[in-house]
Amino acid sequence: MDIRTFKEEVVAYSKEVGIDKIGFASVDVFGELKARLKRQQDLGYQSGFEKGSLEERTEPNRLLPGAQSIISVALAYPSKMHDAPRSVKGERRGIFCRASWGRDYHDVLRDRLQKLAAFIKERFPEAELSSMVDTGELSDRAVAERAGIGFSGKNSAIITEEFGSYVYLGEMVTNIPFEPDEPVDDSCGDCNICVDTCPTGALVEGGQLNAQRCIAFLTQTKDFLPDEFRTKLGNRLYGCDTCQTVCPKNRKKDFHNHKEFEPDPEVAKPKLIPLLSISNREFKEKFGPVSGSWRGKKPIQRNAILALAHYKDKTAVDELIRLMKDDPRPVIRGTAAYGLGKIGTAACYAAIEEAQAAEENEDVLFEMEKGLQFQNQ
Ligand code: B12
Ligand code: SF4
Ligand code: SF4
Repeated sequence: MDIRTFKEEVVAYSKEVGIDKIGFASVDVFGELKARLKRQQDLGYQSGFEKGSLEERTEPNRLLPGAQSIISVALAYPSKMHDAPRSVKGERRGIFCRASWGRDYHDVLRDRLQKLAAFIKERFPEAELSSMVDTGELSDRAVAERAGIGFSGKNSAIITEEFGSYVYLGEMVTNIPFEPDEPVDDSCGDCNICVDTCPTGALVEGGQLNAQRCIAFLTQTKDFLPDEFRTKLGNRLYGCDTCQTVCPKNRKKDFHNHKEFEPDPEVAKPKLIPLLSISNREFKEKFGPVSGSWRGKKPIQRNAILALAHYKDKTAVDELIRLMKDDPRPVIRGTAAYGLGKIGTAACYAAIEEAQAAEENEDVLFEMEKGLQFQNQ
């Protein structure tokens, strides 16, 4: 079979199954990335969500013996929500990042990659294919950059000409020697807006992220949020879009190519107070289908408490007192105490003092003290 013609057929088929952009990369070792990952590891800048060893992450041959090329795919997602409900006084809302709008992108991209794999196998039965989306060893961005999907921005995202950075990435390692595409010739130039705007200074410099300071990471942790970041969270429940929304390359980029990625506004921008008493079953039903639920209910509820504290929402006081007194999870009791202190009515402080007498957990007692200290500020 003529591989060049076959590549054209694969590209044409990818459009038919709703892949917005496709590119091809060699399986050469990702040498620069390897050094980069090692450096990030040494500096303690990784998130801990990365999978695999340095070698597995940078030597595609380790993932598929006999690998000859990598097919990189991108699917665009929307940046604007139609009919977005407003967060109004008395009915404050939180927000999930755009990458968690609509159905979990892992499922959608896997579906597209499976269709592509079936097409390839049918025409090329000896093909060997190994697909991954996000949770695989490879750096989806490094592959996409090499395959010409987009360039690597100072916000560390892959930025495509057509869809900006609002694309999900996935890839398929194959033993078919597809000819590689050229990386794109674009860059941030003198722009440094994302680095300057990042609320926590997580972008140490252009292209280098300290994930431990990145709000997208922090919203996914399960323990108490370090004090320094509590006021930075705003109403974010999961993820952070700031370094993308400020990017000039994303101006007017809003694509609704896939019905699966259309957000349900009540899920993507839910009311905060009902989240505090949601049952496990309800949480699974409502938020289970979105990618932002993968860490479970606790981080979302912790973030909801901090969002209510951010708004100083007095209508949340009764619920927060209930959580502070009765919730079995120390992180939730303690964060509720901190939130009450921040909201700062006399009833809040009285409730914290009362709950202090019954509390035994050291961490929660520490948060209660912090809550009470807001009185003196
Ligand atoms: C761990 C992880 C995170 C961590 C760490 C993010 C990070 N920047 O490393 C946290 C939890 C913080 C995170 C957040 C987000 N993530 Co994330 N995450 C990943 C994951 C699983 C691994 C990333 C990784 O290995 N990072 C290590 C760094 C060092 O490598 P890299 O970013 O992959 O590759 C680039 C750098 O290495 C750089 N580089 C290489 N050598 C050198 C040398 C120099 C000198 C420089 C300057 C740069 C440089 O170039 C590479 C290509 O751009 C990938 C999926 C995957 N398997 O790849 C998704 C992934 C990167 N995330 C994604 C998304 C959408 C996000 C969020 C936008 C979600 C949100 N709205 O909250 C944020 C964005 C935050 C940000 N500014 O990066 C998408 C990115 C899509 C895109 N268009 O780029 C991915 C690819 C998932 C997917 N399959 O779609 N994420
Ligand atoms: S996702 Fe948010 S916190 Fe993370 S680098 Fe971007 S702007 Fe900063
Ligand atoms: S905001 Fe500017 S510096 Fe940051 S990624 Fe976009 S173009 Fe690059």
